[in-house]
Order: sequence, then structure tokens, then C-alpha cells
Amino acid sequence: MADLILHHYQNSPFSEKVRLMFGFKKLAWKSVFIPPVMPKPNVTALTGGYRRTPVLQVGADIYCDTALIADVLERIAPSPSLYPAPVAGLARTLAQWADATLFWTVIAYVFQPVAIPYLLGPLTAEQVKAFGADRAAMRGNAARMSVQEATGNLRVYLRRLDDMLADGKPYLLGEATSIADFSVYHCMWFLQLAQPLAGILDEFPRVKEWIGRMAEFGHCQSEKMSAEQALETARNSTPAEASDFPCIDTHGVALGERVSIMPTDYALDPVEGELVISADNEFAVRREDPKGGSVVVHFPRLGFQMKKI
Ligand SMILES: N[C@@H](CCC(=O)N[C@@H](CS)C(=O)NCC(=O)O)C(=O)O
Repeated sequence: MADLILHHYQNSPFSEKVRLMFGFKKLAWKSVFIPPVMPKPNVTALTGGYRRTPVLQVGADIYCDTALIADVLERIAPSPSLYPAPVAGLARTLAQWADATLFWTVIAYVFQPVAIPYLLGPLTAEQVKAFGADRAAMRGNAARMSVQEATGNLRVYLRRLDDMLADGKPYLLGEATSIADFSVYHCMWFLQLAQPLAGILDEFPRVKEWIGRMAEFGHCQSEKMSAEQALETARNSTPAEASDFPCIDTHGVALGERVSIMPTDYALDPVEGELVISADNEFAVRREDPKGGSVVVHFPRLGFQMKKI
């Protein structure tokens, strides 16, 4: 099997979600550290413009967004499953809530001056300013929540999560771990990183215990890889066969046509290429890159918009 190459950085919650899924599924991986702010020339050489973190590379296939990355890991290692049958739909829906609503509530809560050094490391005032400017540009006109609102909302969400763990349930949806646990976990992991503000968890002992249980999955073995090696791997690989996916066309766009695909919420950088997968829950485009060679860039259908060029 080709190496699983994760392009990520240490203090990225969505990266922690994937690192922990590697631990859960006992998949060894290669680790490429990427910059947390733009420019990211080696990332965009692979993705064609998508700048969010993390990105999973398997040879010349580039997978954007952790919802799709989870599906890819499930295809590679079906057991233990992220989608246990009785709760599969519920798990995906709860995960979607956590990755959007819970995540942005935690972000609005933790980015208070007292916690910033814990989240971003020891940066100069200028570097903190540059980080703020990068994220402001990335988020564009997306709505912002005040710290007061975020604090109140977060307490409500933590209460609900704590309730879900009542009666000694080990995981959010019962006896089996599911994708919902990983999507909620990465938000809690970031909350704990914001040490001076993490006391908000003290009222919710079942959530705290569950965080400890989740952390035990660890990250499996990883080995450092340079961005140059990752690009060389892409250039020397052939993308996987796309014809395995039945085409579901809801846009009036045929396979082979040129399209652009971008997120619907923030970091609205379009990726252009030839449509090669238009499946149930996945789009992919083939593109040529001077540094990355011929690559196929994959996106989940949910949370992304596709347009014919
Ligand atoms: N829905 C995306 C969200 C990814 C996301 O927002 N990641 C954050 C970092 S944890 C990000 O991209 N920040 C800006 C950046 O790293 O450039 C996913 O599941 O992968």
C-alpha cells in the first residue's frame, strides 16, 4: 500500500482528528509539517489552491477535508469502523455538527489573549498580528461570535455531551467508538490546549473522562517526510482508478468537463481541473502541476460547491 502522507501542523485541531484516527485504526503514516498561515506553496502545488489543514496524500491522490479523509481511512482499514452500523447516520450527522458548530464555538472561546500563547506558541506581537490577518482574510465575511456568547453556548454544548455519556457509556453514541467521537474530540483537545481557559471542563467530569479515553488511541507510528519528498512521491505516482465510483450528476456536468470546486463556508479558494469523480459523497478533479505532476484532488460533496468553468 502507498504511504499515507499527512500534511499538517502540530496545533491544528482538525489534524489531531486525523492523527487520532490513525491511532484508532493502527495505520502508520508519514508526517509533513506545513506552515499554519499562507503562503503554502508546497501544499497548493498538490491541491491546486485549497489551503486548509490537514490534507492527506496517497501517491498522486490528494484528499481535502477530514470528513473525506475519514472515509478514505475507512476504505483502507474497515475495522475498527468509524461508522458502526446501528449509529452510522447519527454518527456522521453529529460529526458534521461538531466540525462546524462546536468547532467555531470553541475557536471563539479559546482565542482570548490569556490563551493565545498556549495555542500559537511563543510568537512575537507581530507574528500574532500576522496570524490574525491571515485568519481574517481566510474567514472573509463569515459570522463571528463574541467571547461572551461562545462561553455561554459552549457550556450548553458541554452539558449535552456530558448527558450523552451518562450511565457509564464509554463513547458518545454508546459502546462503539464512531466518527462523532473524533469530531468532538478534536474540539476538546484544542480547548484543553488553551490551558488557562480549560477549567470550563471541570463541571463536566464525564466529558473529561471520555477525553482521556479517546487520547489513549494515540497516533500510531509516524515518520517525518519533507515537502520535497512528498512532491516527488506525487510526481512519481499514478492516481488511483476513478472509474470505481458510479457517477451521480446533479449539476448537469459530465465527467471530463473542466470545473472549479471550493468550500462553501470559508477559505474560498477554488481548485480547477477536469472532473474525474462525481460520486455519492465525493468529487475529484485531475490537474497538472509543475511541481506535483499529474494529481487527482478529492473533496467531499457536503460543504463544497462545484461549478462548470
Ligand atoms: N472542514 C475542514 C476544516 C479544516 C480547517 O478549518 N482547518 C483549520 C486548521 S485546524 C485551517 O485550515 N486553518 C487554516 C490553515 O491551516 O491554513 C476539515 O474537516 O478538514
